[in-house]
Amino acid sequence: YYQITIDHKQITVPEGTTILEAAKLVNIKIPTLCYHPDQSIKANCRICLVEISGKDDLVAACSTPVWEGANILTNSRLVRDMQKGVLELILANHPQDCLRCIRNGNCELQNLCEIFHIAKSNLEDEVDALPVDDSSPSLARDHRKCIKCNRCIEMCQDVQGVSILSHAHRSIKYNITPAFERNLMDTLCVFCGQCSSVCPVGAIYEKDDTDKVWEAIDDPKKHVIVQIAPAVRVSIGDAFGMAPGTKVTGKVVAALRRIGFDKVFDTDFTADLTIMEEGSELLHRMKDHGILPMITSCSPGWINYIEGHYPHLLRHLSSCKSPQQMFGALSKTYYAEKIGLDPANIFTVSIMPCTAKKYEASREEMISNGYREVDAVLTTRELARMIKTSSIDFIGIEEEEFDLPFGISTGAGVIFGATGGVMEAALRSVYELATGTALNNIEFTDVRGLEGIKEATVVINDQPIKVAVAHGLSNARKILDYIDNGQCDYTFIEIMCCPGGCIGGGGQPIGSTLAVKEQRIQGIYAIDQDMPIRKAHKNPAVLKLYEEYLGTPLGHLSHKLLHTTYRA
Ligand code: HC1
Repeated sequence: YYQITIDHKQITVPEGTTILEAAKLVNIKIPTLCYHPDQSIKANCRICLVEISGKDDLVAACSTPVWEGANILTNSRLVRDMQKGVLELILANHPQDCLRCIRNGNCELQNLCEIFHIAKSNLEDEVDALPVDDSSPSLARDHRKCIKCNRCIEMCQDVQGVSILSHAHRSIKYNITPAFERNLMDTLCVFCGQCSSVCPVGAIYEKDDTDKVWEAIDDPKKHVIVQIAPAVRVSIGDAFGMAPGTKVTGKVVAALRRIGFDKVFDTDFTADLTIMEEGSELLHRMKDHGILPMITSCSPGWINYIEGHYPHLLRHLSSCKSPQQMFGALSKTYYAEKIGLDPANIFTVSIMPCTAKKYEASREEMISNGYREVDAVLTTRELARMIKTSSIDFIGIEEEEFDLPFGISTGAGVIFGATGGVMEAALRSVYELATGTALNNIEFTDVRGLEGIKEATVVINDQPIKVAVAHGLSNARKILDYIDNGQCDYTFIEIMCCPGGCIGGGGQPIGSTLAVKEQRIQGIYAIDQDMPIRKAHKNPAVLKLYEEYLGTPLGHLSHKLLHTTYRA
């Protein structure tokens, strides 16, 4: 332990504590920009400079560990002048169009400008004239706004292991960009949007599709329906100042009706349907010596990854479309028939925690009955903006119920939103369908939580079945390498692209730290526990859908509407 002084306050801290961490302990908030609580220390923005008293020396608080007797000043004249100087340098190379920026009101640079109030600067503005890359359906990059903090690079390279974003050039030409300064669409970017969720400014962000949706809502000929992904119900409250993990399902339903959607449905319904199809596919592959391990296919960033990086392993993927797309397919077929509408006049919207879902919906495979299955995908962030635009008091709005028939779901459907959830939901059903006996303990806690790779063994008909769950693409890569090296003894694997699963999706409200993700996960399992039915194969609406329309899982119509193929 070291005894140190910060701003004349004495404090004892363990060896290895940084100045930034020590300051936090005595409620001193040193400004930061490149620092992110879940990432490595970069110390490249220099906004956290502090003074070492008596030494006329300045150090970066985020990267400097304390030492015995250190006497640190965080608010001296020198510190204030230097921090302001750093900010002036950043601003001189940053467009000042805050009023039009997607991060207006939610930008770390803007927050610092509010604090430091730089009325005028002696530096001349010199903003690069690079165009915005809006080549992909998921994300847009505005290079001019990049402050070179490197948070996106760490996310793209170390956490996701795809290494699309990297450094280029030196000195004033230094830039963060894909190789050869290509557009994202011309790279193997998986569109997970994790870069956008750690960007402190508006340099990379979700493509905004809200105008498209408003247009459909305002078109009297269109019947506009919407589905809400499992993870959105425990995250959108953040955008309205509610505690992370707060369940706001009924409020979202009510808000979507006020916005003008004709019917409000639940993706959890088709998550249950996915279990019927995927569980049956697994049992079929196990019985008929099919390709094992079978890997889940609902996470579109993961699909982009395996298609781009491990195409020789595509045969391991379940052929099931994701719940988003199963919903879309049914909306243009079964639902259209049921309500007697021409599918040309049905406009199907998804509210997803994910930017890759925008790309998934745009794939040419995702056509049913001659129509695009999902017409527009909005991220949680975009829906929050629509709710605010509609003058809705989200906190005060009274809860409402989903519409029928796609509003009935089980606890199995909702846990899809957290890493391990698809596996747990599948095991709850596969066990009972294979053995014909009721499962007593339905909570497979071994596959829950934020550990990168989780394993469990389940005994089905006296046969031990080994399963694994991975989230974040660098963990996915480890599993794929096991398969490649012949070291894999798993039968079934769940892979979700984003760390934490969909609750940590790249389209979730900004500020999805590890601590926030943990609270969202708790929220998801709390919803599951309160559900009257917790197994997908017991969902009465799903059973009715098979009876009325689909026939049996893996049947002809299911194959046509609910399954897909992949691109090598
Ligand atoms: Fe997901 Fe899924 S769980 S992929 O994370 O399988 O996005 O929430 O909607 O489709 O159900 C996302 C979430 C979501 C699908 C489901």
